[in-house]
Amino acid sequence: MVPRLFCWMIASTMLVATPPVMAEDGYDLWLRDARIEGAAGQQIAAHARTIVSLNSPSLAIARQELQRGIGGTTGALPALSDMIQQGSLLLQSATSTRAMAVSTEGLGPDGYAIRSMNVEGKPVTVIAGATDIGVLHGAYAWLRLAETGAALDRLDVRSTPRIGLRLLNHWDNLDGTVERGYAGQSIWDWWRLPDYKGPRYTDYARANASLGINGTVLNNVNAKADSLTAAYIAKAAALADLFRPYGIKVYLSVKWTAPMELDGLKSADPLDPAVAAWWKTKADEIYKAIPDFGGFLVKANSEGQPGPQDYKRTHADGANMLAAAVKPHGGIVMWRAFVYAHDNPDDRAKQAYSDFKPLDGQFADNVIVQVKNGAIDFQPREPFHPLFGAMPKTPLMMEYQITKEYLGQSTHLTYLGPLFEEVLKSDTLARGKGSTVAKVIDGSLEGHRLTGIAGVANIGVDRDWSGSIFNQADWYAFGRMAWDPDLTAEAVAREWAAQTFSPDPKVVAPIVAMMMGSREAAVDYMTPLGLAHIMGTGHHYGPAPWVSELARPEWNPVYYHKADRQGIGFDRTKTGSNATGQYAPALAKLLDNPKTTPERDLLWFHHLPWDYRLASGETLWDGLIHHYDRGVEAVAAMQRDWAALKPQVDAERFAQVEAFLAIQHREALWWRDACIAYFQSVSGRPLPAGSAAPAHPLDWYKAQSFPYAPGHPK
Ligand code: BDP
Repeated sequence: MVPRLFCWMIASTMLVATPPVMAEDGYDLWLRDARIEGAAGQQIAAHARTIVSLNSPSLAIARQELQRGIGGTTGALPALSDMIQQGSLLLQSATSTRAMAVSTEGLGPDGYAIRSMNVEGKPVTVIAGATDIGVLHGAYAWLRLAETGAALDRLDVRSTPRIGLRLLNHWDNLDGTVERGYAGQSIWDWWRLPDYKGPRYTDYARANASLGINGTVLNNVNAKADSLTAAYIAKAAALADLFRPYGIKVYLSVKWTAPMELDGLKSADPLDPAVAAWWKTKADEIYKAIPDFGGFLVKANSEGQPGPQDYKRTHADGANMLAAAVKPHGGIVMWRAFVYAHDNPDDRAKQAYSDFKPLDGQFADNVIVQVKNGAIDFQPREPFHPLFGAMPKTPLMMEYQITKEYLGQSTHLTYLGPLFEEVLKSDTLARGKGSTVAKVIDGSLEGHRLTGIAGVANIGVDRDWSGSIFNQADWYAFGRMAWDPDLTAEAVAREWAAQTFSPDPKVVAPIVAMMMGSREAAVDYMTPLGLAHIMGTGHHYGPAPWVSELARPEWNPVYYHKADRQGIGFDRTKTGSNATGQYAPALAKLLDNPKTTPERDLLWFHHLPWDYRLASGETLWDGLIHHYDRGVEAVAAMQRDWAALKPQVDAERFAQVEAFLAIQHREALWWRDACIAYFQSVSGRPLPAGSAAPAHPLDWYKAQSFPYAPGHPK
């Protein structure tokens, strides 16, 4: 990353240098390696006097990273050495010429061990892995421990990722735009690849490797066939070469009709031998250029994309045909379960399950089905997807959306850690109590070895990568929780805040508190009590619960909330759409009854009268309004908390967050007022005492339009 700017502020009259003020623009992410003063800095220096390591491509990166981190935090650059001394960092993998100081058994290809111990009679810290990539992960972990204040003289850590595939999905188009991207254009400069490989690619790899992310799907799931042409394969290969020493593999999204579009085949029927042969030849061509190519991601028969169903074949037929093409090379196919059809009148929340559940057991062993965290679409809150726990014979991978299409896009501070955690900890009850979603996707529930988790990236060419400083935390949290799905959102927020701002508890504590409440605040001011999908058409920016005239029923917010004079909510119980019946029977039973449904999901599963009593004793109507009020108030509180941090945060990043919180507050109020104005027009009820009337009449909200909202596919 670029050298930081140190600007010495000279008091002009006295000509006395004050301490350096660091200008920061967020480019360095959580890898700032800012100076750590006092005892904390001294202990880092004492435990990193020299670095002893061989010099493979990945170990060279590990050494460099340690030097950079230690140099930055302490001001003293540790020397590279062949000799072990007191305070050395000893990097060891299977290639090590010295005897291994710690066992690497069970660490797998990615894991690491870090241990304070005596080697050759000297107290050192060993960072070991079975592979050089494992050591690299260990080096980043040691830096994280050092920069978050761990006691470096008694380390004994062994860590292996619980999930095998930890991938970013870029919804990046070949023309440089990013679908649902709010951080500027794509970082892939397809036009100038493979000849020009700018420094951002390496910085991208560093950031991901520091979290243990080990793969990246380069192009949008709404794919163009062109990314499979020789020219684009060469471009992808250039990126793969850069990412390889960081332990990151490249994958591609494919368009189902590529054989027809690129080579004039008559069909894309997966059972047509000519089609299968085309894909096999294509896979061979890709692997020639990218020997460790990861495999394909497929969006088929979804939102207008072609797929095997166009030929009356199943998703399994399609996935297995592609799987056979990559299998000889060790590749995999990630087949998305995000499907719903325009001619299917069934509850949209049920359609993926209906399509995929019957296919359980029919997928090839190098296919993994990629399932969004909820059954509709990355809403501020959704109950976990009913497919988790329902396909025991099929490996399922999680798809989260890191980019915040529905959670305030680039400007709202809505930390996604709590959302990730809530879903991972949800109990499917599929095999009795404790059958959490985390255990489904880490393979432990059903004994699957192919495991994965994907996050739709929030990365673009914005200087701060993610459209805002706080959005970086979502990338960070995704990576950390992909490695260890048992990490809490709060622990991850602490690490991130310490590295991103300062390890000073007076900084970390209030920032973590802001982050931890922020997602619930967004749920409150957007879609409380289980409401969903009531945002503006297409761009999904801002409230539009009134929209009812779009061609397909499930495009309309009124389809989702079903508010009328009597009540509100989508009846998904056994007497309604029976989406509850897609969950394990013990859970379905709970969800069929509003009293045993978690209140946060109430209106997702139930259509209830406005006078229904919430747990608090207030009516549903009053409670709904109070949630909206609380959401706005929570944002105001974040503004106050942030203002108090001004002395501790560098000016540029402080100002960005301050400005974005002001936008968030204005928009939270807009969400609240627009939703209340609309729901009141339907319910005809007075607002509870103390709740302010919306600032404008309903028509004013309806009249707002946002033709240039970002991230929206045109
Ligand atoms: C929705 C997005 C759309 C994506 C689609 C998908 O609005 O842009 O193409 O999901 O996941 O969230 O395929």
